[in-house]
Amino acid sequence: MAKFPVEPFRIKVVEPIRQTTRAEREEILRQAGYNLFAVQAEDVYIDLLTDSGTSAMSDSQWAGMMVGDESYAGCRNFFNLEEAIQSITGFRYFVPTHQGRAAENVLFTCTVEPGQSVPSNMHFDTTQANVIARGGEPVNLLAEEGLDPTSHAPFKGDLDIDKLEAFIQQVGPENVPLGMLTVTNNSGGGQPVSMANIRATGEVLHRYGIPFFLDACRFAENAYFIKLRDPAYADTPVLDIAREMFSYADGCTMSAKKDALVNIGGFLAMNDEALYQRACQQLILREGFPTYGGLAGRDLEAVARGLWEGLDEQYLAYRIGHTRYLGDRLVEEDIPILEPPGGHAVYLDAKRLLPHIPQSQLPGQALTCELYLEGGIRGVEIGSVMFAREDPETGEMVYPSLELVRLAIPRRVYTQAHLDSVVEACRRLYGGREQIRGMRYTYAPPLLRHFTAQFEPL
Ligand code: P70
Repeated sequence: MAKFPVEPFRIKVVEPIRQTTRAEREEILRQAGYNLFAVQAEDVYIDLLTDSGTSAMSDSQWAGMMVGDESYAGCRNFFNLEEAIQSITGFRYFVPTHQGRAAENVLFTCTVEPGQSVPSNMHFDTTQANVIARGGEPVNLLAEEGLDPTSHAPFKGDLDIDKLEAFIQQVGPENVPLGMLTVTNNSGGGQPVSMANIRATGEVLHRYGIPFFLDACRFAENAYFIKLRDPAYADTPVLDIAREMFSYADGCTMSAKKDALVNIGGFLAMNDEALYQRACQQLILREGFPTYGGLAGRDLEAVARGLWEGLDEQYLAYRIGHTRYLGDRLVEEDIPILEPPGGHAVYLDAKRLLPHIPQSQLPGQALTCELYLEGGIRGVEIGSVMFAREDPETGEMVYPSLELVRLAIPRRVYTQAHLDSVVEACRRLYGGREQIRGMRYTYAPPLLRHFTAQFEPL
């Protein structure tokens, strides 16, 4: 039997949730245009839409909110955050932002010119869209085994180093303003990137004079996986592993809504002073003065404290074990997931679960809807709806290799019984899988389609 880790905390505040009837959910889903983003949260029983901004904050973080200094310039919480960021990442400069995508926008506005390419192991939705919005081309160079949902390789988030070098030579380093790694790799199953791969990515990029940035929102989970899976780091404190990860990069974008355990917040950090000055200009234009950057002083304090809490090894053992439990239970029921389970989420493999639905008929979206109908559970499609793109030359749709439904687990929020009820709903759904039909769009916006598209069942 799958093992469930004991929570290293107890519960002080509770929030009621409500189960609906299947008939109610059918009507709710129809009215939402079969897009779970359009469903009211109160109509969701277990909300696994995202691990972003959905954490339960600690008593220390809430206490920190009360010592928020709401001065426009130079508030004390900025300096607490600066201390945490400099100590953990080692980067010299940072600007706070209201969330991760704002950091991406500032970074790409300062660096990417139309026609240039930004390689990564795999871009997530907003990074991809922010590169495209600058007229750039996001390029995914994930190593082959990351695309095989059945491979049990330890570091399936690794980038293919040979492909990176070949790519730089092909387009010319002057057309690559920066390279990135997403840790952990969200679009590819929440899989970690190895230390060797982070180091090698930095070496290749730097050999061509290209800056290297981490998309670091799940850096602590990635660091913990390195401790678990790379024997060389078995006895290294996670904090030191994280510091080494950052040491190979020139900066990072961070959505603090993930591993920093807050409901809002993010930052952009870097070593390059000239870039920092340009980032400040962009920040003042879009987010706010550089000592608050679109956040209240209290939010900065919650991020500062959350960064440290997210690195606590007892917490990380629970966190990774909690996600692992859900994955192991699903595997026990023979339900196809991307293996091994990721750090922040378990991903159902829609291609293997619904082999009778071609990608053009959006099997991931169909599965997402079915899971809601079955158990009031909200996951998110990470497949053709999120990532299929029209080939600019042929005009044909190019579908992603992975067609997934992500069950993202909010931090410190759900119990083992909640996860068991998710498994139960998946089991019932799996029993009736042959009856599940595909879907088609009734509305599809050009950028970041998944958030607002509308569908109907075929
Ligand atoms: C998620 C959310 C955000 C994200 C990320 C990586 C690797 C940057 C960002 C942007 C987005 C989402 C997706 C589906 C449903 C709800 C929300 N990821 N880089 O859940 O950060 O959101 O703070 O602007 O994963 O994975 P931000």
